[in-house]
Amino acid sequence: MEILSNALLPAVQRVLNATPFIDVHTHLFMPSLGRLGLWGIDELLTYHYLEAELFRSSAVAPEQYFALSKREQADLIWRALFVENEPISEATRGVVAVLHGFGLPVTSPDLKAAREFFASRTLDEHVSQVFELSGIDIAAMTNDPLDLAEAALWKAGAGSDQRFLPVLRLDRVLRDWSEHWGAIRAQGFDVDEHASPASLKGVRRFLDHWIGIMRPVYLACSLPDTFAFPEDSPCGRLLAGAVLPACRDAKLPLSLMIGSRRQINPRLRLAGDGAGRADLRALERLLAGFPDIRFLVSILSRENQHEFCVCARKFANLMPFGCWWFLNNPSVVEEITRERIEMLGASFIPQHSDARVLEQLIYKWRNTRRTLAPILANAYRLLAEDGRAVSEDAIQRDVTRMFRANFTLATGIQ
Ligand code: FIX
Ligand code: ZN
Repeated sequence: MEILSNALLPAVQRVLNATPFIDVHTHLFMPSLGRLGLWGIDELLTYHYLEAELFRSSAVAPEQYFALSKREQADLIWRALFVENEPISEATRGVVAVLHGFGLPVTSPDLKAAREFFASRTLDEHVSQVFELSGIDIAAMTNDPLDLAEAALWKAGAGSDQRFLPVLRLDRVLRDWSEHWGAIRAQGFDVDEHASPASLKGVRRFLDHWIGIMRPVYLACSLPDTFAFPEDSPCGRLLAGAVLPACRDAKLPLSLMIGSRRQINPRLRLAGDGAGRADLRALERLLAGFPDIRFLVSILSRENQHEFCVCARKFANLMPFGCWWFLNNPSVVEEITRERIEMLGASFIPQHSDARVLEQLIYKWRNTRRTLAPILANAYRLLAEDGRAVSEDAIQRDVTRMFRANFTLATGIQ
C-alpha cells in the first residue's frame, strides 16, 4: 500500500527499528576470545575518542594520565567531561545514552552505581542484550594474526560465534612490514625484510594459514592518506603479489580503510591518530586492475567523499561502507549519506559502528537510525513528488539491502 508523504518518516523509522543490521566493522571480540573484549563503564570512559577530549578539558598531561590506573583514568574523564562540563560532544553523549539505556543514573558525581551494575553482568548474556538494544544481530571483528595474545587464542581453538564474524586484519603486514616481517618469519614463514619476490610466497602461505584458522569473511587493512598503487614498496608488492591473489583464490573481499594518519600526536597514544585526504587514483587503479575482486572501502577524509561516490559509480566491484571515525558525527553523516543516495541509490552500506567497547553499539546504532530516518524519508518524499509513491515493502527492501544484503552479497555469507 502506498504511503502518504506525511506518513513517510514514521514508516521509515518503523522499518529501521524493526530490521536487525549487520555491523560490518568493529573492534569487538566474541566472548571465546576472552580478555580481548572490552566492556563496562571504565572501558567506555577510557575510549580513545574521550581521552582526546579529556586533554582539551583538563590540565592533566597525557604522561600523567597514562600513568594512572584504568579506574583512576575513568574517574578523571567522568569528572572532567561529565561533571564539570555538559556531555554535549558525540562521544560523551554516547556514554550518557548507554547509561540511560540500562536505566543507570546519568548525573552521578561518581561511577559507583555504574560499576556495580556492569560487575553484576555475565558477558555472554550481556553481549546478547547489548545486540538486542542496538538492533544488530551480527558484528564483524578485527582479528590480528600478529597479535601474540590473539594468535595464541585462535591456535588454542577460539571456535565460532554466530553473532561475530572473523576478519583477517593485515595492517602489520602491509603497513608496518619493517617492524613485523620478523614476527611472520618467527611463525615459520620464509620472508625477508625487503619483501623480496621470495617473500611473496612466504606471505601467501602465511595468509592461507590464517585464513584456514580464522575462516574470515574478508581480509582488511587500513592505509595512510599517502597510499599509492601500484608502488614498488613492501605494501605495493605484497598487496599485488600476495594479498589480492589470496583474496581471489579464497573468494574473499578485501576491505581497505584509507586516509588515517598514524600518531600525529604520539603523546596521546591510540588517541593520537589523525586524518588526511587520499589520492583516490590509487583506489581506481586497484579497482580497474582487479575487476574480479570485491572491495569494501571506507575513506576517512570528508574532502574525499564526493569523488569516492563518483568512483563507486564507475566500479561495481567497489562497495562503499560507513562514515568512518571522525566522519561519524550527525552533521557529516547527513551530508555523506544524502550524496550517496543521490549518486548510488541503495547500492552502498551506510554505516558501521567501529565499536571498540561492547556497549558503544547501543549509541552508535541509535545515532545511525536517528540520523538516517529523515534522510531516507526525504528520498521517498522527492520520489512521491515526482510521481511515484512508495510502499512499506519497498522501504523494507532498501533498508535490508543497505544494512544486510550489500554485505552478504559482497562477502558471500548467508
Ligand atoms: O583502522 C581502524 O580500524 C580504525 O577504525 C581504528 O584504528 C581507530 O582507532 C578507530 O577505532 C576509529 O573509530
Ligand atoms: Zn576500526
